[in-house]
Amino acid sequence: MKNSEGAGREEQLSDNELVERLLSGNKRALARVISRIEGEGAEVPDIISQIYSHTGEGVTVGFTGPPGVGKSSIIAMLIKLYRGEDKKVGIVSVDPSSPFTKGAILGDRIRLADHFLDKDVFIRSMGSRGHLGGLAGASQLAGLAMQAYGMDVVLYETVGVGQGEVEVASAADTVVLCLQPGAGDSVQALKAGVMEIADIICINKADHPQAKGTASEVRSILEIGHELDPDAPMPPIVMTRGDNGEGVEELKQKIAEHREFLQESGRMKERHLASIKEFILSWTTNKMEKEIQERLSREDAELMEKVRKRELDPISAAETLYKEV
Ligand SMILES: Nc1nc2c(ncn2[C@@H]2O[C@H](COP(=O)(O)OP(=O)(O)O)[C@@H](O)[C@H]2O)c(=O)[nH]1
Ligand SMILES: [Mg+2]
Repeated sequence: MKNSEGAGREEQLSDNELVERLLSGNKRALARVISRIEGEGAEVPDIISQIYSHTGEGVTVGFTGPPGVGKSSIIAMLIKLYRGEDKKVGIVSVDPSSPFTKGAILGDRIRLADHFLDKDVFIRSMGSRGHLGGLAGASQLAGLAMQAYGMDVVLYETVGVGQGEVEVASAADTVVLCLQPGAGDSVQALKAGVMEIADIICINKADHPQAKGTASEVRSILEIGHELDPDAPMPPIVMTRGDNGEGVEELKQKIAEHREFLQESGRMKERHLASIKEFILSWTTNKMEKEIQERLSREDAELMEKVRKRELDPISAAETLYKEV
């Protein structure tokens, strides 16, 4: 039994068997389910419908920010802290620039190697192409699989400061925006609207001489935002060091406090409804776009030809197609 779980030949399993194994805490089944999600397998909707009722209890945190600020390093430190409390931790990393592989990007190779061997930690990097419901959808589904497996905490890492990254991160209950001193990242994050979705701001590389300056720059940006919308909670700013773990315990504390705030204020429900709406919207628009693309490339070549010959106007053609779909 153990050997058949190992490397080599993939056992033929029905979807039900695969789900059963996932729910019983089989790590290989978890890996396979996530591969199917990533590969956009036709069986994914069925798998998700079977596991969904086993999800929702986990703590979910999204980390976003420009490349190189130290997101992966902070996550590695957090894994250690959560493991110290015997929590099971899953990581979904959508950072193609620095994949979470065997400690290559982290200074402390031994520690990450430990995480890879630990059955209660599962780190999965996902490609950056849009698959099921876009990248946000696919990583969210991977997070669901991790919760169904029994992860108490699911951490998402997304690189960059843009809309796609924001979407991925905002699927989580708590969003941590990671910035580093200097570099003008905070101004860029503000422009991209990322500052608005941040529940916690983490200024990493606290050892950098400009760290304090960046913190006060961020604080003044947040204060302006707060004046414009006094109801919006002020995100706390935490200074951390991804290389030695300084401040990461405080970051973990702030994550827990944010969660408590969401639960006690009733905002958790609002947040979940917004994220469900976002998922459904992205899933349906993705499907519709595909369907329309397909029709345009085949069946409806005739329709486009009519438009080209001025026998039909493009709006009428679009409306016809839309109604068919
Ligand atoms: N000086 C310093 N370097 C750090 C700190 N945290 C991370 N780094 C380094 O910054 C680089 C990028 O880190 P990484 O975690 O891959 O960043 P990511 O791209 O945001 O995931 C690595 O070389 C880390 O060792 C820190 O607090 N101080
Ligand atoms: Mg990274």
